Amino acid sequence: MISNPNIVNPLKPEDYSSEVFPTWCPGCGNFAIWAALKNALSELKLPPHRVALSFGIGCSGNFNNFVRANVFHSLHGRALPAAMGIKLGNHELTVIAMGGDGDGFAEGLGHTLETIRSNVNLTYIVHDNHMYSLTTGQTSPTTALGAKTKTAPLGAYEYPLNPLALALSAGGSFVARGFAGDIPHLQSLIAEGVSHRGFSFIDVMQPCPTFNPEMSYDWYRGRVYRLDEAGYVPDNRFRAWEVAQAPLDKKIAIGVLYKEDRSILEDNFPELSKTPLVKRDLNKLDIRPLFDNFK
Ligand SMILES: Cc1ncc(C[n+]2csc(CCOP(=O)(O)OP(=O)(O)O)c2C)c(N)n1
Ligand code: SF4
Repeated sequence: MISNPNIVNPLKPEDYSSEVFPTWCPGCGNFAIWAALKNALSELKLPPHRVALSFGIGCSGNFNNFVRANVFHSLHGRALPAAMGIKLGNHELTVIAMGGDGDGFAEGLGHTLETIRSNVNLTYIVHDNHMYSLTTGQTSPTTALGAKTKTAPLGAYEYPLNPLALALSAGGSFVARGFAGDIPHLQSLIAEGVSHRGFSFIDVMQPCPTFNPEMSYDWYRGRVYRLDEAGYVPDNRFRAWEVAQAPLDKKIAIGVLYKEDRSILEDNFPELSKTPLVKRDLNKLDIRPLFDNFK
C-alpha cells in the first residue's frame, strides 16, 4: 500500500505522477496519454493504491516509471495476461493494461484476442504509433501500406491490421479510439472505459515524431472527427464495423464505436464475488480432498 503524506483529498492529477519525469522524446504522444490517464484517475477519485497498471515492453511500457500506482512491467506482449492475473487475484483493484501496437498486435496478439473474448473487467489502452519505436522504427502490424521503415526500406508490403475491427469481431464489449492530440476527449474515453463493467479496448492514435514523422499531429488533425459530435450512437456492432473500416488516410473517427453490457469473466467464478482471493486465509484451506482425486 502506498502511503504518501503529499497525497490529499480531493486527488489531483499530480498525485499519480512518480518522482521520475518521463524520458520520452519531445512531442511524443505518450505525454498526452500520461496526462489523460492521470486526469481520468483523479476525475474518478481513484486513489493510487487502488489502481494497478500492467505494461508491455516499448516506449509505451516505459510509462510504468512515470506513474504513482501499483505497477507491473511485464514482458513484451504480456501486459494483458499479467493484468488479468492481477484482476482475478484482487478484483477490488481498478486494473489498466498498456502497451504499443507491436506489443498488443504482434507478440501479444493471442493474448489480446483471448482477453477481449473473456470480457474480464479491465481497461486496455494501446499506444498505437504504427511503429516499433523503442527498437528504433521497424514495421509493426499497424504500419501503413507503403510506409518506409527500417525493416521495409522500399515500403511496408503487408496489409495493416485494423485494431478496431479486430476487437469488434472478437466480441469486444467496449471498443473505442482516442487521439493523443485531444487530451480532454481522451480523458473522458479512459474514464468511460474504466467505468465500463467488462473489457474496455481503447486504441489511441499516438504520434511518434522520431520514428513515424509522417503521421504527425497535423496529419491527424486534418482527418480526426468526433463520433459524439456527429450524432453517432455506439449501440450497433454492424454500424461500428462500418466506422472501423474507414481507411486512416481519409477520415479518423474518435470516440466509442461500440458498447454493450453483458456478463463478465468474473461472473463465471462465484467464489470471486466474496472476498478477493488475495485476502483469503490460506491456513484454513484443506487441499487433501483435491489430492484424493489422484489416488
Ligand atoms: C519477445 C520479445 N521480442 C522482441 C523484443 C524486442 N523489443 C522490445 S521493445 C520492441 C518494440 C516495441 O514496439 P511497440 O510494442 O509498438 O511499442 P512502442 O515502443 O512503439 O511504444 C521490441 C521488438 C522483446 N523485448 N521481447
Ligand atoms: S521514439 Fe517515438 S514513441 Fe518512443 S519516446 Fe520517442 S517519440 Fe515517443
